[in-house]
Amino acid sequence: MAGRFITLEGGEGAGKSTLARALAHRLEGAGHRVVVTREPGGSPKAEAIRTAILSGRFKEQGAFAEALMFSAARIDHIDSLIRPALQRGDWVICDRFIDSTRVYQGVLGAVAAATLQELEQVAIDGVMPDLTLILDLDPSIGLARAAKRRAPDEAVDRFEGETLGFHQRLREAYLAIAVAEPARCAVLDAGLPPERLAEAAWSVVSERLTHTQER
Ligand code: T5A
Repeated sequence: MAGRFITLEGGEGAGKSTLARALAHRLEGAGHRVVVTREPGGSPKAEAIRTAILSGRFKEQGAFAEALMFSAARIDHIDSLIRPALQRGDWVICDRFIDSTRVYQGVLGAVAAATLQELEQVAIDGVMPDLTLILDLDPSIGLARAAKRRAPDEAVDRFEGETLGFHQRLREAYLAIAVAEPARCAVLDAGLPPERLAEAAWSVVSERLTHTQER
């Protein structure tokens, strides 16, 4: 496809949405058209599924049921937004994607890796990220950031409410993906201030992707 696909991954409050906006700004400044989106969500049907999952309604049904829900949302998101944008030659920056399913439902939810792999292939239908930036952060800092941002009357969502041990295992699982797939993934220190994190991300994007698509 003509465009480039970047995904941002990491624990809660790592700064993915903030970085997505900063990266989009840099890419637009370099003359690219950019679509910023997120998972779960990014299309009307997928946003409806997002609301249902993050309310915790499916927690009792188990991690495999949640994986199916995230995958259903992903299929609609790819069909209605991501693939058309990439075919137009746009850059797509997506806040969370397949690695979130691998880590949250796979490693933490204990859904078998082989089952998730098959589900992933069906869901993405060939739309793999060109680059995945993994924002690595001490989970106690990330959860504190997420708590600070939350409105006083807003409930903790489905996954933010898990234990610190859960979030520590998430961090380790993301780092393991980066080790297993170094050509696709790069780890960034999400403890850096936002401007310095954006600078570090831009270096990776420039080095790995922009030379292949100068305008
Ligand atoms: N999930 C998702 C699955 O289980 N399986 C899946 O397949 C998928 C796709 C999504 C949940 O769903 C799960 C994972 C998640 O638990 P969500 O609300 O989208 O839920 O959760 P997050 O993706 O974690 O989003 P957050 O908004 O909580 O975190 P971000 O986007 O990482 O952080 P951001 O940028 O909003 O920043 C948080 C706060 O920190 C500050 C910001 O100003 C903000 O106040 N901040 C920084 N402060 C200091 N230094 C920096 N570098 C900072 N960057 C941001």
